[in-house]
Amino acid sequence: MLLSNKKLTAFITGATSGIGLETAKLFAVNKIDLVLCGRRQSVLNSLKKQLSRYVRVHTLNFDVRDKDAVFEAISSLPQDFSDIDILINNAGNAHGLDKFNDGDIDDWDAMLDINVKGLLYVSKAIIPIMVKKRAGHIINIGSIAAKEVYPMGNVYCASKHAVDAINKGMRIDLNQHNIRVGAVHPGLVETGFSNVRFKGDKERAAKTYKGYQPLRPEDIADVIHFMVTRPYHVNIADLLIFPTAQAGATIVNKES
Ligand code: NDP
Ligand code: 8X3
Repeated sequence: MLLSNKKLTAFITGATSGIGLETAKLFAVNKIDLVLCGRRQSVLNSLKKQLSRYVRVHTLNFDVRDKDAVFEAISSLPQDFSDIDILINNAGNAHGLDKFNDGDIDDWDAMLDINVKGLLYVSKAIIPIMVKKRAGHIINIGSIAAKEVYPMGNVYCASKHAVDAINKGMRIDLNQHNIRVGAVHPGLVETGFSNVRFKGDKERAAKTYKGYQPLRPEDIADVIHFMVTRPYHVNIADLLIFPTAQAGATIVNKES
């Protein structure tokens, strides 16, 4: 626990789907109060209804690309939710899977604006709360794409390599403030991710997870929960997590 006897509050971006959503559920049953963020208000509403039976839940609807909206939303937090202990920087996606020369500039903008700049804006707004109390835990969700560059991954890999560098930079600069910083880098996890990457092409998205057992978002949530429940002198700095069938970005043991 960060502070003995303190009820923890976690701020989760991208809580409306996949890894963020499962992390929210697991935190809730483990009595961690929640600030849940996303762009889909109806999903945020239903999550609030579902999880309020376990903990206090507050929802924030903003696009992480919108700098003003990020700062406004975070500064509008009611007092009960403003003492944030845990930040899960999870919102993000891949947009497209194309050779560099065929890449769509709008996709490049989306990935850099959301995965990198959005993460920076949210962190910038929340870190002063942690600095002030000399405690806090930031978990940045990277990817195998933060560690390897694979064919047609180009700009998505660049965005996640940036997350890897930001994670390291945060850990160095926040060290003197007693703040824990760590990254989780998943391989293939079956979520809404491929549906976004392939722009709603359900068949192509489903094919990504066929012929082997991918990770489930619950597997990543479990690891995140493990990280935040270590004694405060333990900081898990960097974790790469694959499904057993995966050995690298492009090495997946699929049944033919
Ligand atoms: P999902 O598509 O299921 O979830 C993505 C989440 O990000 C949604 O809650 C979405 O919310 C939110 N989001 C996307 N764009 C924005 C935006 N502009 N502003 C605010 N929120 C946004 O994917 P995953 O759960 O898989 O992805 C979560 C993280 O995990 C991402 O950073 C991804 O890169 C990373 N990752 C995923 C892997 C995988 O194989 N699935 C593997 C490695 C890393 P909403 O649409 O409501 O705004
Ligand atoms: C998501 C996993 O392999 O599509 O980051 O990059 S991968």
